[in-house]
Amino acid sequence: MYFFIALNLLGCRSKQDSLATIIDREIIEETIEEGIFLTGRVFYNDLRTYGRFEYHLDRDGNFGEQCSYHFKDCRQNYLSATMAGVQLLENDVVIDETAIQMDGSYSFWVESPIAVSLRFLLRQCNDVLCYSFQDDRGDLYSLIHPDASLSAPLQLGQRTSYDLPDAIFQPQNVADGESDNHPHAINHFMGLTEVIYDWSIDAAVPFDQEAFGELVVTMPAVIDTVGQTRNYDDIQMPENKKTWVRGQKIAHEYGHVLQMRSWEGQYWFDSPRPSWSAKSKQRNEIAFKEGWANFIPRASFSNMACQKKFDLNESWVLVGTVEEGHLYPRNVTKFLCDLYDEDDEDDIEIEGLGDQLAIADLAVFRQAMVEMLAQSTIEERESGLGLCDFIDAVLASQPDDLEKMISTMQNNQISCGLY
Ligand SMILES: [Ca+2]
Ligand SMILES: [Ca+2]
Ligand SMILES: [Ca+2]
Repeated sequence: MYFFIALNLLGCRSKQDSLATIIDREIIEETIEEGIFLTGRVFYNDLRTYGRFEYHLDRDGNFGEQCSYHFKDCRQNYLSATMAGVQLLENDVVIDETAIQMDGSYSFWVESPIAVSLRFLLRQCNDVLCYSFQDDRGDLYSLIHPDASLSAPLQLGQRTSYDLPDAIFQPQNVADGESDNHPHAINHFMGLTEVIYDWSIDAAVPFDQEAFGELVVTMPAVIDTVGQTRNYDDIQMPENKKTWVRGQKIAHEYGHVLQMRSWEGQYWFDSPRPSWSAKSKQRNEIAFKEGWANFIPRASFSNMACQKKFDLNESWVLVGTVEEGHLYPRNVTKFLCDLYDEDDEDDIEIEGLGDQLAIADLAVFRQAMVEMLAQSTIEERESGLGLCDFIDAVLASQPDDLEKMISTMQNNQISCGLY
């Protein structure tokens, strides 16, 4: 039940809506005649450069904003820990569990006077989706409320309601802005939450929990110091010892998870880990896979975006010839952005009327991903599917858009033999 409240809060777009739910909570509190009501709020220090910050509220109830450690040396930006988990424990035993709402709040109701502790954890699992963050020993990232700890639990019973002081998801001996795995992990967790929200809730793209299970992010990565997506349920993130996480990497890695979860759980082609660069020519399937992954943060993160500077060919120069344009991750990302965005930019230096398409629905992108696999033979899959197959799949469902598609392809130096 709590999960759906959290979703409603995420879905609301005005401060009035979230205030209304706070008022509702007061009414609920009054109507409970017996038992004890326990409430509180959880925030985290968000110092990312890239994210969808407005999916969180600050401590005054205003929509969250960017406060970049990298660009502005920002050290404190407390935003609501939306969708993180909270467990209520009696002794060592979990007796209830809920999700943190968009305003950072959580609430529990208990029947009788007991001593409780509270644990906040980087895990969100419900009927629709399931993902978590663990350290390199396999332990879930979690922190205990300092006023309701295991060694010094909070004794309930003298009153009918308790409102605990705000908690910050940061170990008590760690200063704001100090590099540490707990605050870093929750910054990544929130980036992942924002992207998963856009795909699996806003666009209703299946997370496919039944087929593929929980997505576990491990940080620090146990395989190397760079990190990668090892499988549809396994993302490895590098440790950041000196500075702060910028924010886009987790969304990029989730792009790989999305692709594998759309492709029956695999890439199909033999995938030794390539070293690649967005501006140099790649194998067809690598250009598509990495260009697609770079599209994911651009589609979700408000201050990264497909629009503005990225929409202009003069600021993001295209690479390769028209015949080979789809073999460059840069062009692939730029093209997917043009397909998705509503900004129509025409490069007058090259043929065509410019970015003529605006498929603003991520579900269409997912469907094309599913279809391009369905339309291929095993041999084609093993030799590597790419952007041209993706374009064929989009056109199969909207053939009337051929001219606009060609114009959008021209604007990104990609022909795929269609012109
Ligand atoms: Ca467009
Ligand atoms: Ca555009
Ligand atoms: Ca043009």
